[in-house]
Amino acid sequence: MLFLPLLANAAPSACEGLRNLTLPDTSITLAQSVPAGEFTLPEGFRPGPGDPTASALTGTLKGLPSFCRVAATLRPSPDSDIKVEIWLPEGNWNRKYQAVGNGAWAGSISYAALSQALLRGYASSSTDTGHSSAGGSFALGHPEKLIDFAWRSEHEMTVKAKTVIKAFYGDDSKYSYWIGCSSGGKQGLKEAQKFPDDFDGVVAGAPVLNWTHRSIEALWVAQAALRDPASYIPPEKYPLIHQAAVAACDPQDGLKDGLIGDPEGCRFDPAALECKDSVGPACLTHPQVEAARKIYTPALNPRTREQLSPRFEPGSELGWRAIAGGPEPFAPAGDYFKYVVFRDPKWDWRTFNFDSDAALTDRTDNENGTINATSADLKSFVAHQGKMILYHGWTDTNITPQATVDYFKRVEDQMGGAAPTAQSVRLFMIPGMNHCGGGEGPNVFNMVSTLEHWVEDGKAPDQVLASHLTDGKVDRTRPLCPYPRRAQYLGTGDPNDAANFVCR
Ligand SMILES: [Ca+2]
Repeated sequence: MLFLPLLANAAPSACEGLRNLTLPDTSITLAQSVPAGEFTLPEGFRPGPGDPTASALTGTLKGLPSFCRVAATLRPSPDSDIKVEIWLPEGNWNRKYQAVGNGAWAGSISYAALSQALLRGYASSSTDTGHSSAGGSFALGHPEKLIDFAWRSEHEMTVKAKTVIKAFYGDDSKYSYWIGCSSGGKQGLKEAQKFPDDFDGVVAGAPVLNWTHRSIEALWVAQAALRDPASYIPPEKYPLIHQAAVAACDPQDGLKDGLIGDPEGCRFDPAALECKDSVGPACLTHPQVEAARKIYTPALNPRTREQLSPRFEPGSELGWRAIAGGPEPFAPAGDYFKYVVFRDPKWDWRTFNFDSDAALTDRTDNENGTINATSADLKSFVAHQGKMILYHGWTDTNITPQATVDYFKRVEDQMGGAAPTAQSVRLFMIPGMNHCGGGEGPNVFNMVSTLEHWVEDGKAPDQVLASHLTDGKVDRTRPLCPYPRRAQYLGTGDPNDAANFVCR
């Protein structure tokens, strides 16, 4: 057994010396010791629109310990221009590496997530994914940059970060983790699929694992709700639909708590809201009913009836502005068709054909981008004791939650069933949680610690405590359960207290 000091320290003088490190395809552009206190974000920095950790970014990050800040540019292809930052705590390193993921089309370093990892004692890294613009326009005419975004920047960053960590501390990190949500969840999945030795553990939240079909789903909703003005559902009516959906399906899970705990068992038909005598704010017109029905229905190929994407779930209505608020479809998806599939910035989403164009979309990804992370083969990742936590909020309106359930089921098939899969991969579906956080259900939890206990102590998570906060105060706690189990109320005691629930 090895006896290592619990925490490791490095001298600030060692930081500047990292400038002289020679790495393939890499220019180290900065190696600077940053004193404890505030870190001012680079001038002109804007968090990516999809950076799920960026909401609190205000120009400075406060309360940081002293760290060595390394910035580098990686060029694995002639067209590559991948920026990465590696943050190395100068004292009290926990001997671990945590790579942090991005949101949407990225184009920016995830500084907020970097700082969170640093505060926990991790050496951490983030990449801008190979371009610095928001949205998907960078991909037009730049197939190598699309590959950088799709998977290469994350892998290259990881390899380089590990080398920098060893140079700085004189020792490898004991454990390596990927932590991400949204695009960051997909990045973690892609790593486990394509470079299974990069990480010991992965947290993949709300992964855009089927990027192409999620993009198709966005057009399914847009064509249902935005193409014909009569079908448009004014956002003022979202609460009306939401209340009706919750009223229909909330009690089905055994507890009337305002949350749909089992959306898979929920068959809510918005026809109940159709205006009878006169049109008004408290009802839906017939075309609006039809639009809502389509949002609740999987996207289908009209010829083969093949499912192209799962639906958005009953309970998600308060977030429909993102997908059906118009005037354009969900922006990250629109960019995918304009700049990657059709390569025409003027392409009109109203013309999308759910048969021939869906097939073209599939072919496009296989030919160059490999942006999807749909492989269910995690055998190599699992073979070296890799652990993966997937999670997804049921009221997510960016990524259809059922897509993650479907993926998990395919993983179970590949790995020989639920029991062997549970030794390495677990999925937590979260009632009432929106995209990567927020919502009416308990949505604050610590998957990083949960993963650490699993990887380092062998303690598989049988449940994860989640809280809901209002104005910074906890008003409800609830266990999150490994799918397909759900939190069931024991029948007595405070239904806002997790102690009165079990997973089953
Ligand atoms: Ca309920």
